[in-house]
Amino acid sequence: LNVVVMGLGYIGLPTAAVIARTGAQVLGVDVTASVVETVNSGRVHIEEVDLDGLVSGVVSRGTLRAATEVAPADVFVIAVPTPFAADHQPDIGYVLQAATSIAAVLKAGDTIILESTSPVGTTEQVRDLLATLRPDLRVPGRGGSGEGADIAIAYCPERVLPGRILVELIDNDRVIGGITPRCARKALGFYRRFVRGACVTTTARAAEMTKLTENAFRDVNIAFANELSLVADRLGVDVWEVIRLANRHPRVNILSPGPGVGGHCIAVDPWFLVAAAPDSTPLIRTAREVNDGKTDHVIAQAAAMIDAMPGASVGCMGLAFKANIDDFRESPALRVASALAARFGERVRIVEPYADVLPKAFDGTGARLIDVDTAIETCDIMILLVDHDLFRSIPLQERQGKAVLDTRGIWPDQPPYSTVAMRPELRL
Ligand code: SAJ
Repeated sequence: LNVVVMGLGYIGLPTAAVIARTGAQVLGVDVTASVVETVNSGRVHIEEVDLDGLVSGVVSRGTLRAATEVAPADVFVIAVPTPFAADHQPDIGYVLQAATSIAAVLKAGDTIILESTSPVGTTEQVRDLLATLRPDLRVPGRGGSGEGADIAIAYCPERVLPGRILVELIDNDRVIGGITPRCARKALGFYRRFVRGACVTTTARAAEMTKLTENAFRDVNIAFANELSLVADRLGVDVWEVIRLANRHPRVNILSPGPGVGGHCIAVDPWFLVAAAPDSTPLIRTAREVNDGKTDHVIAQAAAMIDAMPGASVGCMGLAFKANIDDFRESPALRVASALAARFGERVRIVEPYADVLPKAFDGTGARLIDVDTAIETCDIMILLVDHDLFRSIPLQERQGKAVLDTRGIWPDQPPYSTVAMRPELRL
């Protein structure tokens, strides 16, 4: 079996490597030449548990190679980004570009599977584009062609959690949406090669909406926790204790408040639903706003703390969008730390075990990167932004005498620091 994976990012590369491990011949295609070079030398350009060993293995066995140009194959998997524009409208340009290059090498019998998170209807748009570019091939489910199609087209969203990608690629259930039932069955046969979880078939549109629903569900639930944290702050109650206690109820399961929601999925995908049905999504939109607003609240809280201690040095602990990963995309921690650096300049130090240099957002601010031990020794104020294991290991004794803002609730023994008492304007 020859497989092409379009896009060698956080999803495409692990997917390509896992397929290559089954013995299939896999070509990973990426527009970035340096990524292609890195993969062909058996190395990886992203940090993900066990990925380096897997990629070096399949590259040295010759089942995975990378290129900037697509080649003929039996199955094409599209795993390119679907960002949104400034007005929150989804941009499927990369998907359509990938489909255009696939069209050039497509032949009867091939299967095309879209994995990128996409607005409902995108798979049909891919089908329509292929029909236009390749009038010689009969596309599925269009113009009365029924099931008598030459190619199969399906949507099968990835659902893996960064940090657990290689495990979840295999163990998670998959939702496989075909343009027609026959397309879904064709794609099912492909996933069965490497997925241990259940593979459930449906329509392409239902599969597209399912993916968006999963991430919107999580966003709404995190928004609930973040809203509770604002209320608890105002009432002088420890939100973490309240959530722990409420979660003892058999049907309550509240998620964790934090400095906001980051990453390229949960902070993005709900907007695809809002864009599709603006009048029917007040809850999903508000959840997005609550989670983004939580970041502004943390910035205000931290700034009040720093203002109250003139000359004190500030340690911002963490920049990643969540614990124990090197991914800073849409990171609320990065937003908080860079806003503080812009305002307080060289008083601000950053601790981030997953960064060798500070990201561009800190250019010209005077902030600098230090290690965790130096922060413990030299910072008077500690703003905990990411629940990295490294930070969990700092005992109360090493936090003694510091002003601490723990936005993740990883230090339950930390006496609360009330900025609200100090600055009444921070009240809701
Ligand atoms: N977060 C909280 N409180 C929580 C849980 C998360 O503040 O209780 C924050 C995190 O710190 C982070 C953000 O939310 O900033 C998102 O983190 P996450 O771990 O919830 O999710 P992602 O973005 O790493 O991965 C999600 C997953 N989706 C769901 O759990 C429904 C993953 O399964 C998807 O494959 C992935 O999005 C994706 O690619 O869509």
